[in-house]
Amino acid sequence: MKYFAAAVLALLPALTSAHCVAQRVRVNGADQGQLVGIRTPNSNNPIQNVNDGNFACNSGFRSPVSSTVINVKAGDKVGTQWGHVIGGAQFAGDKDHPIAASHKGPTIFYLAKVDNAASASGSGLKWFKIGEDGLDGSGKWGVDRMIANGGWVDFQIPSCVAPGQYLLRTEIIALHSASKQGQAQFYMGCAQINISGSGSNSGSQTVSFPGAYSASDPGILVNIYDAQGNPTGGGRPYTIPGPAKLSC
Ligand SMILES: *[C@@H]1O[C@H](CO)[C@@H](O)[C@H](O)[C@H]1NC(C)=O
Ligand SMILES: [Cu+2]
Repeated sequence: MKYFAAAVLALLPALTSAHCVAQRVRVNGADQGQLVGIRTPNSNNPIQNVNDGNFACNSGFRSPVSSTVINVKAGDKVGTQWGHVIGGAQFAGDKDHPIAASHKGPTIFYLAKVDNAASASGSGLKWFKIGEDGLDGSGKWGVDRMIANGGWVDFQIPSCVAPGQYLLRTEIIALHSASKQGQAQFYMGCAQINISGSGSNSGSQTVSFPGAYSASDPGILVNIYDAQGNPTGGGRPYTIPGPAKLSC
């Protein structure tokens, strides 16, 4: 009995922290380095309240926060890498790296124009969506593709985006418990980028964080399971939260 209790207790930390944090940026596949040009929280816990004051860029960052602003060209493919903890796997053979496979849901990128990406706060900005990957016809999710890609999620910076500095908000929504209101898990981080190019669009259909999402949005309060309990969407289309993404 004693051994059983000890075994259960030993399991608990793993069960309660099967989460993730965004911690690297790559540009056209070139990894910029761990915690370079991205604000990464020390805690891998999700935010569950869509009205949380830190819903834009998260909080509790590992210090020192990078002062790097990463140069990219409009049209480049930019990626962010998720991992179970800062540094990647929590221990050798960590099955919850880059995130627990149960955590099905979409992956999303937003941009917001700022004067100085190294110092700008995430609050009070006007965000526009530039990339999203939800549920495909075979029952696979954006998070499944992120796991298959070693934690990386890449989207193209639309060619029409105006030059200047931006925060890039990378987001995952884990929907394994989302059939109860308030149980969707939101993970987000903000990369600091400087876009060059000849575009002139710095956002249409902009939204605020917090504010863009409601706890009862169809992509947030949602049952992702089929009748057999598989997290494949049950043949129902999945509506990714937020505005339509920018198209040039
Ligand atoms: C942003 O990019 C422009 C164009 O390449 C460059 O002139 C400027 O110095 C860059 N700013 C930063 C902060 O890197
Ligand atoms: Cu989790």
